Amino acid sequence: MKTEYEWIKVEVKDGVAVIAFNNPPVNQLSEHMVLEFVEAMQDAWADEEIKAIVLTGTGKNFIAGADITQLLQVKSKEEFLPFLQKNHEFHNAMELSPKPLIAAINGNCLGGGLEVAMACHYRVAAQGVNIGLPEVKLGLLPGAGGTQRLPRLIGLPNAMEMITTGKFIKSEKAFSYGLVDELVPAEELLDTALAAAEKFTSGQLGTANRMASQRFDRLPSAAEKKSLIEFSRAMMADKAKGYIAPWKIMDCFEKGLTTDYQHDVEVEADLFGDCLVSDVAKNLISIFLNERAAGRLPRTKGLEPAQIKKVAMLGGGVMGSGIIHLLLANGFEAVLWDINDEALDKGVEAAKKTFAYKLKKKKLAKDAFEDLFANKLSTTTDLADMGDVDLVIEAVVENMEIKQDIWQKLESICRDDVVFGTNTSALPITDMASVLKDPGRMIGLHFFNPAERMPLLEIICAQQTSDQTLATSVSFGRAIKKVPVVVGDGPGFYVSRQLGGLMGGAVFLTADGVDGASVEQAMLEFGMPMGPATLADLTGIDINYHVNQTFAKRLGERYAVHPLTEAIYQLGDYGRKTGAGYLDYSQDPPVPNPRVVEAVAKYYADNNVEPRQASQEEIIDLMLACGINEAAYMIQEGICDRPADMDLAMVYGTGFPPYRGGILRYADKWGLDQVVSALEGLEAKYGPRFTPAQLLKDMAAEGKTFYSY
Ligand code: T1G
Repeated sequence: MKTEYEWIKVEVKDGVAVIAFNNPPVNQLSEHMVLEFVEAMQDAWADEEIKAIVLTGTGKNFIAGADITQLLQVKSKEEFLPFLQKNHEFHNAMELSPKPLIAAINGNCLGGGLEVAMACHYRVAAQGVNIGLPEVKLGLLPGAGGTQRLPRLIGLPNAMEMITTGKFIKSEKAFSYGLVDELVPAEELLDTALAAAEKFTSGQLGTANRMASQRFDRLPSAAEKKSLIEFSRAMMADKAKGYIAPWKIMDCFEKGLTTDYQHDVEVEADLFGDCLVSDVAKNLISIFLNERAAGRLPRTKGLEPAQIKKVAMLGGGVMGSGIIHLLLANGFEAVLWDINDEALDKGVEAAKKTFAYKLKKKKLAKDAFEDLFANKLSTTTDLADMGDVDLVIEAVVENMEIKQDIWQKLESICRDDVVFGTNTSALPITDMASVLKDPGRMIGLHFFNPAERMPLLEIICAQQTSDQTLATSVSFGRAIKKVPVVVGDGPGFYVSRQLGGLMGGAVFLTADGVDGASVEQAMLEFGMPMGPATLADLTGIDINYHVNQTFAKRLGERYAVHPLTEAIYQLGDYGRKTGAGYLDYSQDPPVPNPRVVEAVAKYYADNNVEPRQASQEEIIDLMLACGINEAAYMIQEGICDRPADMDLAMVYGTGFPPYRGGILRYADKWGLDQVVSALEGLEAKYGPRFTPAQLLKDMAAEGKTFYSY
């Protein structure tokens, strides 16, 4: 048989055709690889010399699934169904193949990759590899028979757990489920697969009773199926709100899992098509791809990031201790500096506490944890000890003079190539760097609290930040497993200002008679993790007030402090940290703070405001118009001009609902002309806070969108 291909490797060993997938980066089922795979299979089926077929992968992947960049291009269900049908015919042909098909699972066997493996008669897996059907995380469902073959192989409960969570399982668990027939060390995988082929060709094993689609012994009874599906639908109601795939997956189980496999996969194909063309799937797939592309900018192309082994952490407070966690958990050596021994002890204790969850869940052994703190973390109160570090991260008190003084001292202690990263959340980094001989070495490394858990790292380029400093910072961000989004230096950088823009409209609604609780509810319904008042109580009404003042000073009257905001601030109830803010936390659950209620009532009386209802639509339109407008202003000001990064930052930095893609994706869907007219209406009603950004007006006039489609 032919052995020369580009995207697969074919070898014949004693009458067994070994086909290895070889499509970088993850052996995804791109069209070009599938065409060669089908050709090689047909060749093997026709070749009398070939008695059996082994499928395996190269590198650390068997097959990672369908090529999701190609799935993104699909425009209609009708266009795609014929392809799915052919895919099923091919998988059926695999099962019906008179020549035994053995999957030798060498690495990630996911999505369509597992569906290929399940169409084989026998599965051998290397120890410790990932096996799963993660489609639901992309807004999809297993569309090549996964919802029908997996339950037939391992029973509905385990299959439902795998498919509705999308979580990978290790091959050890797959073996215990009966999904894998043999589990071997990686170096024995191919030989074991060849030996399995021998079992079939010698008649010891037969293919006829090893066709997953024809297995019924592990399917539930009608009653069991009904109760399991009802229970699962009830359990997922909250988490699946706004998503489509989880519900369609349940429909696949409910309408499928019959004795007529062909019927079952036609049901699945139709439901898969619904998911594939949904905005949710396109948004989730885009987020998956954009997350991996984040931080790759033209200005750093080809630059070699500096090697970082030892990192200085200045300040062991809330942020510093979380960052110490990231350094230790990702193989860095860390030295913690603080002003005195008491502060150091507190910082080390706080850092230890951040590991509590990992220790409790046995994700980190106690002795490994102790080793980290004994051998990978040192502490000092003397900046002179920073002479051998490769990177400095600063999270000391938010005072410009103090920070600048420390940086100037370090400039004569650290090597010239050492990057100075400040975790400041609001101070202008360009000003901070201005005292340095080489301001190009300074950059913002803005972590989000809790640093050890929040996935986003906002990397802020000051005006002087060098390309080399940026390249090293993005590489470091990836090394501590963060999503590195690069933005410009401006008030609130990107995320804080964008979130402020998204939540900032609330005070205008309240001042216009709308009950604050309905604004909270509307934002929760929209998919935000919390509404404006709850968020303000968390971050601090005083902090927000001072940021608002800074914005007004630096961004103009658009950001003038609203009189109602002023009145609420003057109460002195600043949120959770003072026991009461918009809500009174002395009660459980918290209740509206009577002092705020009174302040709002007084504002209504003084301004002849009549309390009124507002629909979810009116609230969301105002809040989102305000947020989209802020994004446009920031693009105009050069803070950030990559919509994919901006949306990624909001999803990973503030919990913006991923199924909506992000604020700019939402704006495109709404239509920029609609956004501008909404803003013009709001501007007439509420003033300059809603004055549409010129960029937005120009884009609307030209029929443009933020993303290219
Ligand atoms: N298609 C295309 N490109 C992919 C891809 C995929 N399925 N998976 C990863 N990539 C790219 C990724 O964008 C990055 O590109 C590079 O590979 C390395 O990725 C019919 C319909 C396999 C565990 O959901 O979970 O099958 O940025 O950084 O950390 O039922 O990638 O380098 O240019 O993540 O080693 C189901 C998704 C698809 C698996 C490897 N499968 N991938 O992790 O590398 S839908 C998935 C992953 C489906 C069928 C349905 C991970 C990984 P670049 P990486 P990694």
